Amino acid sequence: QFDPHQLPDRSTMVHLFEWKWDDIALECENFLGPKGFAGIQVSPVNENVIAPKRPWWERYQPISFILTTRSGNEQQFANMVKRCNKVGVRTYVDVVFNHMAAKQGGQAVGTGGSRAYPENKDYPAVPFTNADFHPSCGIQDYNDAYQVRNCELVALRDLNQTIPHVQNKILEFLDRLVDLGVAGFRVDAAKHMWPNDLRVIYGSLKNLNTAHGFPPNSKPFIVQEVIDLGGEGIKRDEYVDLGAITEFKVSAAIGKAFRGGDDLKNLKNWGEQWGFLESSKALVFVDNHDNQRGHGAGGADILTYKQSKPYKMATAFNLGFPFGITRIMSSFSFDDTDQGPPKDSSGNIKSPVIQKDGSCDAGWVCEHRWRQIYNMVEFQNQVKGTEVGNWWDNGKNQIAFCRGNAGFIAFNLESFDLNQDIQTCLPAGTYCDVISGDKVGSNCSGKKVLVGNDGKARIIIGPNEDDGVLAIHKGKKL
Ligand code: QV4
Ligand code: CA
Repeated sequence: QFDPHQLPDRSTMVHLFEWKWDDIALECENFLGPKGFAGIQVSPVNENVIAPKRPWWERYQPISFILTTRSGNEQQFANMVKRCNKVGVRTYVDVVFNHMAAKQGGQAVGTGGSRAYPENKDYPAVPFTNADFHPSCGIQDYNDAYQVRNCELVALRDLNQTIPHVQNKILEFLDRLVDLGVAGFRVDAAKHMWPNDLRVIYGSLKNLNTAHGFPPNSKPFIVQEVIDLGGEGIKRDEYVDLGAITEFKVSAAIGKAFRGGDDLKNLKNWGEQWGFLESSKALVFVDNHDNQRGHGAGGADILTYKQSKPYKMATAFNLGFPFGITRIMSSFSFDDTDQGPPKDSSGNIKSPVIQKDGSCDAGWVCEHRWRQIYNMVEFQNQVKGTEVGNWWDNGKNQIAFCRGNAGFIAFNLESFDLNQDIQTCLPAGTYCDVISGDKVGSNCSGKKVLVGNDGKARIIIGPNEDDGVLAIHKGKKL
């Protein structure tokens, strides 16, 4: 349950929010595999309600467990998982089974063509009927654990996971995904379900499919969406023995620090001492699909692609410091917080357009294709298994540290230059800074960093440079 089953030399997953399966398959082959990404989190795969104007959040309102959504159908999904596994990229599915679709003002129609009657809690394509749900009530008080778990989250019809029929339908759905070769799940709204019910469900899951390269007796990886910033009735600790947890404290704290609300020197003991979960149980990210648009948790501290410079710095820290199971967000651009992904006049999701320079267009942001981000994915793979060494700071907002003898990274969030001789821990030689540029043949299109025999190098980052980070590692020596 805790092992994400990534290849030994890989480390991070990317959430390809609202991408279509055919596009993801290509992205695995053309980009994610070659660049060393460990996995993808995909949007919900099962049939959801068609909501007016096609907001992104319609996918969190299930109509059935038929695998047809705007991202594609079952055969396309199966093909995607297979092709991604082939290039070493694992699939984690966002699964929604706390609830079914809310009232829509009449009959609800799903993306697979199924009808449902949420007024009557009737979802014939599963089937679920009134008896499978909790009696209706609203969640008003997050200090009341009973309410949070047995009442309706924003009017979404609340399934009773204690009922064997409900457990069986959920299990059939999850096991089918396991058969198709997925490596695990992000369990939506886990805190709105009883830990004991989840224990039964997780405990009955099939082992991962060995035909997709998983060792025998592998359990699906589970990361549970439990938002616990402290001060609520339900604690993440109630779920830690069941699977990993989305550590929203990291998202809030990293955003605050790189927005200048906390001195970077304080990041020296980043980890449990900050009140985070232990590293092997924490899924860590700068932003997620909710808090990048003001839903969920974290509020104004959260950094997103819209604040690109501090966002890239925060991402570089998240990938550069050894803490947690990391996830990168890959977004579509939005102004309105309800807005769904780019679509054509019939409501079909548009494919991202990849430009000559490798970046995305047609409304897709593709943070994972930003050089400063994908090169940090490689950095993280290169330094995997090493510890932080030789921490340096200027007493405020300039910091640097080594990762064993494999990599070195520096940050400048001051309004003045960083210009210092710093211990890099790397063997003598010239290295290419993978943030300002990249190694091209035997040359470097960005800053060159000369490491002397004593392991020291002159590190320069000006306050007005495009990026406030510099990163070098053993894989990009000149
Ligand atoms: C509206 C009103 C309600 C009212 C109801 C009456 O807001 O107050 O009771 O009508 O009919 C959408 C709309 C929402 C609407 C609801 C029902 O945004 O306004 O209610 O549908 O029609 C996503 C979105 C929600 C969206 C939901 C379902 O964030 O806005 O609701 O999908 O489409 C807590 C939870 C945590 C949750 C987080 C957002 O503890 O679990 O809030 N995060 C996950 C997902 C998230 C998703 C859900 C849970 C629900 O990450 O994306 O919500 O599956 O912190
Ligand atoms: Ca519930």
